[in-house]
Amino acid sequence: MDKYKVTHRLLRQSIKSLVNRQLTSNNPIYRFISALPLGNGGRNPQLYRSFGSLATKVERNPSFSSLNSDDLSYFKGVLGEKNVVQDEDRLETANIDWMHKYKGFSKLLLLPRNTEEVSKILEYCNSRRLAVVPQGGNTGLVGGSVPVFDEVIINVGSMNKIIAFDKVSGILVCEAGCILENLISYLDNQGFVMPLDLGAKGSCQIGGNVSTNAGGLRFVRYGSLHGNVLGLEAVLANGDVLDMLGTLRKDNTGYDLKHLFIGSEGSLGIVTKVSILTPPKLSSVNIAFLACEDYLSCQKLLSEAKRKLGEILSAFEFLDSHAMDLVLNHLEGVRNPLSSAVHNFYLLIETTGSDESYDKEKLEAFLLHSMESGLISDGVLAQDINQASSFWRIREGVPEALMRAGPVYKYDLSLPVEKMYSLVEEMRARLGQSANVVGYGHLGDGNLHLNVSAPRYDDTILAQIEPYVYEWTSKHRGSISAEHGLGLMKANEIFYSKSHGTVQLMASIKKLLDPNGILNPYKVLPRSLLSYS
Ligand code: FAD
Ligand code: 2HG
Ligand code: ZN
Repeated sequence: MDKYKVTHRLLRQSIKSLVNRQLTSNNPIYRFISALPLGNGGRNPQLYRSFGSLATKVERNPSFSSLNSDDLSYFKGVLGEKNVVQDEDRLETANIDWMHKYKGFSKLLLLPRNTEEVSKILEYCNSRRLAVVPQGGNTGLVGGSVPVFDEVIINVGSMNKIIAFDKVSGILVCEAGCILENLISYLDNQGFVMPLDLGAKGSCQIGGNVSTNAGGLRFVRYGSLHGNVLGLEAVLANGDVLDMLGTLRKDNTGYDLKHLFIGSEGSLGIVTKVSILTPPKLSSVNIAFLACEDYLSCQKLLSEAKRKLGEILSAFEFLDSHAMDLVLNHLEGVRNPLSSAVHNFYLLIETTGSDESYDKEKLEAFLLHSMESGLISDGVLAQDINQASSFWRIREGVPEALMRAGPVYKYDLSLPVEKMYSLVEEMRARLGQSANVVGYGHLGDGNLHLNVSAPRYDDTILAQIEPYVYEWTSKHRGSISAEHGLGLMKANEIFYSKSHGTVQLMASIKKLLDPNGILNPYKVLPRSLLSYS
């Protein structure tokens, strides 16, 4: 009987095609100052202790120089006075990460306006052994985008021009400082879409996206930036400009070096330009917000969706009831579209296709069948763009809601879908009442965001989470970083996901491209392999 009611409701709400949701979606990034305990409190400038990881105790590399007045004069000569930022408030923001968990104490932020300037400042920093941190929108979640000590921050945000767009091939060439949301809007006006979308789109830069190999909400449809980025321009530590800004889909001439920079988190060079393949915008977008009572049903629904929705599936996201509660309690104006009862799991399924009636028929048949087989216990289809945005707001709002709830330990794991939620349950049992364990993420990609929301950052809680989570992930042949990268948080944990030989080769590449180790030190690779004289 209940089933009938819900099925009926799903069908009654006839599916309307939705235009691109990004246009009206809210930017969920709010920078608010809270009184969270910070990494080092700036107390000992030579030693850093971060609550990001038990193992994260870092000593400043003694071979690095400290800034002096000649350095400032040089930078001002190259960039102009106003692009050499020493203002305390601006530095405060640039020194602290989005979570307010990692904090450096850099005294200098540089804002180059073109590749030549990036080249000059890197060449100079390298010759002076001044360590640098490339920073984009500073939305990274692993402590990679902020200094650990006094590294010079270089932000290419002023390099935000679209260089070319080819309407036939859909290839966009732009500077690395373009904000993702601006690229999304630009492409929308041209009748195309960005193959990448994420909750931080209002702040993150395409250079940051490429440098983290960001995954996001459309990965299930468009795949990795390793596939979509066709070319790059990057500046090496010694100031050499590497022109790899190809715009070809096929090019097998030698090693494809751009891939080294995709996901290297600013440790090999500063990305200054990007060329990216963008698919045409399709007219029919449908979004369903569904409830499942157990994780097995979510899994089964994913298999069914892949089989039955096939080529039109464009997002398959999930959140558990703990995540939903956080969103409802901490974000203004958000309500549960499934008002009837509390459910254990929520799914957001999006389809994107070119034939409105065909797509609608397909989705309806899929939902009806899933309802009849008991996989879905409730669900709604967005009736218009506002409702679609409100569904996305729930899913995209989870990180922000967690932030508002207080200190949070984040784990971004690739795991076999069938194993994924067992980890959340095990963590819940391990931590008991001491923390709120939340599971959500990109189910369609096998990417779990395990978040532990705690009253404070505390060694006892951390010791219950790590290394357990990493060992568990490794045992199930998963990855300890699905999409956020390693940053400072997981630089020493890389061996959980990569063999010694592989990491050793990575360190050799790093030493080859950045012999003085000035680019984003203490991040990505284990300190044990990167000793510099
Ligand atoms: P930053 O945070 O500034 O930097 C990230 C790393 O890239 C640092 O190591 C930095 O040194 C390096 N870097 C930045 N710019 C450059 C450059 N031009 N050249 C070389 N190195 C550079 N991530 C996902 O993958 N999927 C998601 O769905 C997702 N959702 C998010 C939602 C929210 C609300 C938030 C806060 C974050 C989310 N993230 C997500 C994480 C983050 O937004 C991404 O990692 C994003 O790609 C970072 O871009 P950014 O410009 O902010 O880079
Ligand atoms: C998301 O998918 C982001 O919302 C953030 O990758 C994940 O907060 C997190 O753990
Ligand atoms: Zn994510």
